[in-house]
Amino acid sequence: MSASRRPALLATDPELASFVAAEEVLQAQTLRLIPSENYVSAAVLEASGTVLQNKYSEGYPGRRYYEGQQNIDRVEALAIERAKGLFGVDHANVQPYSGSPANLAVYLAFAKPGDTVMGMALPMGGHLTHGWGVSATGSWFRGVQYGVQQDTGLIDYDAVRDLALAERPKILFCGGTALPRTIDFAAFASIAEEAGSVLVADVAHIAGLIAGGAHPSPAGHVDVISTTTHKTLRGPRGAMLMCREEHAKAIDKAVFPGLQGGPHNQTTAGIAVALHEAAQPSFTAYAHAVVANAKALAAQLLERGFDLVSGGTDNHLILIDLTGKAVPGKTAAKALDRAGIVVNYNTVPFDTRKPFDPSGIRIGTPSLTSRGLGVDHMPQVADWISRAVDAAAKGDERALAAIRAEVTDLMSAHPAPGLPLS
Ligand code: DSN
Repeated sequence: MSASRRPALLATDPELASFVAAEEVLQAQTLRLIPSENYVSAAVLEASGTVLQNKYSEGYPGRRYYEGQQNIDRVEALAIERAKGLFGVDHANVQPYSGSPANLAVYLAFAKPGDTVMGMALPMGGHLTHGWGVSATGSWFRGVQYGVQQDTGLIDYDAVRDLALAERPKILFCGGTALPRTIDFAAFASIAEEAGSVLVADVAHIAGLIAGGAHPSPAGHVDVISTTTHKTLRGPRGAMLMCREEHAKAIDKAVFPGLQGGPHNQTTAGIAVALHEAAQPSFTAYAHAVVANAKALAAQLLERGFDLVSGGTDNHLILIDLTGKAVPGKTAAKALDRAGIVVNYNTVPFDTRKPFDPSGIRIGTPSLTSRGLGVDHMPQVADWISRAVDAAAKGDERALAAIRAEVTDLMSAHPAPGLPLS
């Protein structure tokens, strides 16, 4: 791996080039288990780094505020058509810069400051932008929050319904960032209908699983689908809003000119490529393999005495509650990092610790599946996690270094997409 793959960057700014090269090595050699991360293909990488970067394109295909859009219009129209086809929706906006701006556009389209909005609480597995207090969405709107049941770790749909009928939120969000179980979009739809709410499915984590048929689709159940493009969908960092035709104008107006200026055309191109890749049979196999790996890994972790929120997983994500272990989430995450296993520390539902030093770690299988690891590798992965958590408790740095060497060995046998020299 070397910076010589980017000769112009190396010549102009060797210091920066060395940082990128070091990141390539890190991504190649480590076992990346953060469930919201992935590897993009070489084709997506190429599409994301083009002269499309040089163009301003405020507006939408066929109605821009700048001339010279002959090619940009085709790129964006292609991305839109592919999104509509893949997710079976009437309308797609591919311009949101990322997930939080996409969700803000939803607020702008359907609510006024001070209105009541409802989503899952962040520490229960929701997202900041679903009305959580420290987010603009929780200070400019009146956020009411639902959670999961303490004994099962599952959403109690009757409790969600009771809260929605009591609060009548303008917008109801379903989806989140630490939900290991299947979301019942039909149940949310019936609640939103009764409560008179606009229903938004934030499927950022599971968009790739939906595209590959490994998670039920919200299309047909919800008013708006919000998603990032860089998680299980394996595209560049960006986002999309998809909706029924009746909401198309409101969504487009909210994204531009409501919130954003010129779209990032180079990202739109990368999204178009990722959507094309996600429509292939190989992606269907990938999405199912992500879930099979997560289920196998969860079973192996349970065998090793780990406590998993909700007892396991239906998707790509596993939330480990380390309350019964000798180390809390942050200590474990940092030890795992030293062992070459990259995770993030995370609150667990009803956590008694603070978000910056919580009880859990959050892991997932999108990245390792992109490298071709299968269910047969999951006992090894669970074993490394277990050994690293034990080593963290004992302060055994030699054990962590030994795991790191084993991880590097396995990773070198499974090159990552987009990292040709891994
Ligand atoms: N930061 C994302 C995640 O890691 O899940 C959510 O926005």
